Amino acid sequence: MKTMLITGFRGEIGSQMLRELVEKNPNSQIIALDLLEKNQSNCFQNVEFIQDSITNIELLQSIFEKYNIDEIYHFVALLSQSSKKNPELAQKINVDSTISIIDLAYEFGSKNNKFIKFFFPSSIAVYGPRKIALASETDIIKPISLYGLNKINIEQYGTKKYEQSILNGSGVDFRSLRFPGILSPFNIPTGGTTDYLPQMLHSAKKGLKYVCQVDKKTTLPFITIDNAINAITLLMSSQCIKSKLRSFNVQDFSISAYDFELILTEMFSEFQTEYKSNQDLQIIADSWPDSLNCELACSWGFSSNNEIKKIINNFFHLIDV
Ligand code: AKB
Repeated sequence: MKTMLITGFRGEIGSQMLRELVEKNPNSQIIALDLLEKNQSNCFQNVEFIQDSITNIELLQSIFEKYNIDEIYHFVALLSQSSKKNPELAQKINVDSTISIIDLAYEFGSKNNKFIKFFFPSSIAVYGPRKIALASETDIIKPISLYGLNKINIEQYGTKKYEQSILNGSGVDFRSLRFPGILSPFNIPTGGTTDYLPQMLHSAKKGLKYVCQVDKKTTLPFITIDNAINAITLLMSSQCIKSKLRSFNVQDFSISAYDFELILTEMFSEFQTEYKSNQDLQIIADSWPDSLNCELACSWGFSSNNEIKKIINNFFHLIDV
């Protein structure tokens, strides 16, 4: 029986990951933390819900003391545009609290003479400063956004703690994915740079005109929420990852805003999009890769699904109007 801690379980990835953990681990103990209260869609029996802030270090410490945690899924975070608007909060949540929880995993893993697996959702925001195609994990890493800098700081911190743990024979087993934009039928994201694609999808289904805040030629990689969850599950269930790298690229497809609009108008002939580029988003989008090289992730079992039309069709049935 495993004991797992998931933070940010009300968020876009966290909510679907909690569902997956509950389904796949019926006999495990799950502790789920979020600032928001649990809602109807996440009322599960083997889950202990805690409504509190990730910045409450005493609470985190007490969770580690009370439960013998084996795995951590840490999703609490501010996205790129929210981080730009609120850099101090971004530092507190995306860096300080994340370091505290990695340190606790390291401390309690060492104390209990085991490796605590730690999942961290990194981002394509670590790349930059200029746009490249098929970015590999070791390609130029000079992010222009605070969000990207914070993500790379945590990737490096987690990797350092992992290396220390390997030397000691116990501690924290840090693992991370560099997520592109997420496409989900269950959620309309806000606060990110890649939000325009899922927002366009939901607008088309709802019969609403969409005002897109990036140029029509803007091309970025995306992954569906199901494959994002699948990638996390694969990465966390691997006994050991052969690569020395602790952060991997994953994507399903790469598409321009305009090509995505064309696919939507094939299905909804009335659908209209107006392009009004917002510099805050455009500058960031132009520094992120067009597409990702996912060969390393494929070596531990990941596979991309680039059948965009099929994905959209499936998602249309799931979107609530
Ligand atoms: C954002 O746009 O901020 C996120 C991301 C790619 O990290 N979706």
